[in-house]
Amino acid sequence: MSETILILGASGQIGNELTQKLRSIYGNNNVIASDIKEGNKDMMVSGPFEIIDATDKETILKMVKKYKVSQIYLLAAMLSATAEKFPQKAWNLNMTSLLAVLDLAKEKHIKQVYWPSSIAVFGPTTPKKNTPQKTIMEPSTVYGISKISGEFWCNYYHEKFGVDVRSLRYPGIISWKTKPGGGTTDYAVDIYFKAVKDGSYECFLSEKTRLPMMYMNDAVNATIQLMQAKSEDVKIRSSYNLAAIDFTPEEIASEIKKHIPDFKITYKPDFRQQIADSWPSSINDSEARKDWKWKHSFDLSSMTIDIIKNLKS
Ligand code: AKB
Repeated sequence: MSETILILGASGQIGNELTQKLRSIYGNNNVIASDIKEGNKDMMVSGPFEIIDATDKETILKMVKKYKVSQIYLLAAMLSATAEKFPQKAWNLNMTSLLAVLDLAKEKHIKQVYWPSSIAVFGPTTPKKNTPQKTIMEPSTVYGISKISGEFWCNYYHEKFGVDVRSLRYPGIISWKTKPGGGTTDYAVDIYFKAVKDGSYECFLSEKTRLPMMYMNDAVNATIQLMQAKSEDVKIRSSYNLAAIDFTPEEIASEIKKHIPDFKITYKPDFRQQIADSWPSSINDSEARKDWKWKHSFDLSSMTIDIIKNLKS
């Protein structure tokens, strides 16, 4: 398998770990990390790193030619909570970057595109439990509107121009190496950092708010598995539902207490509660499991053990 991969938004939560994993598979020099600002030291020294604004098609094309790039993973995006504060900026970043990359594929500069969608494509009128692939989709957030529009664009470029674009609707992604920024599901990352450091956490969602979530290791594996799948097995070109676990703040707190018995959680819901309330509580991802054999590995208990062990050491 020989690919040269450009990652746009490599310094973010998913980009950072995906870059490391892709470098271990395809070779350090074949994975070009990029972001609008410098990333962490490891990423910048272990392979090529470029400063790229993901909305700047000309610069992306220059880098595609310089490195003979065959695949782009577009991970630069403004997440749900920040996007509510800066709607215009969010729309511009999330849409302009996607159209730039899809155009490069249409113009045959690259062969394959990965672009993440999100559970944010669903809205208050969507069935909440075990939400199917195809259902009512009326998102009520700026981020969700940009993601559902992006899905339509991906499908359109595939149907009209034969672009090989692949996408997943990520649930909340939980990691301990890089923190996310500006999302609604971010509490499930912060809670571990605060539990280990301070022994307490004030949660911005209420105790009974159930959301779909996934450990980073599973998210990275799903992404690479989808990109490596045979083209004919990728039957959905908008974006695949993807699921692993779902839990409430109350449930994650009681799992943490098994390892940190004195841990205390308090609740002070803010504007992010309304965003969370508009999203599903669990996702049906049977199409991904059927089409390209997706299977998650981590549940709430094994994820908690792994994160706390790593944060403590
Ligand atoms: C967010 O909370 O905005 C993201 C997402 C669910 O896409 N983590």
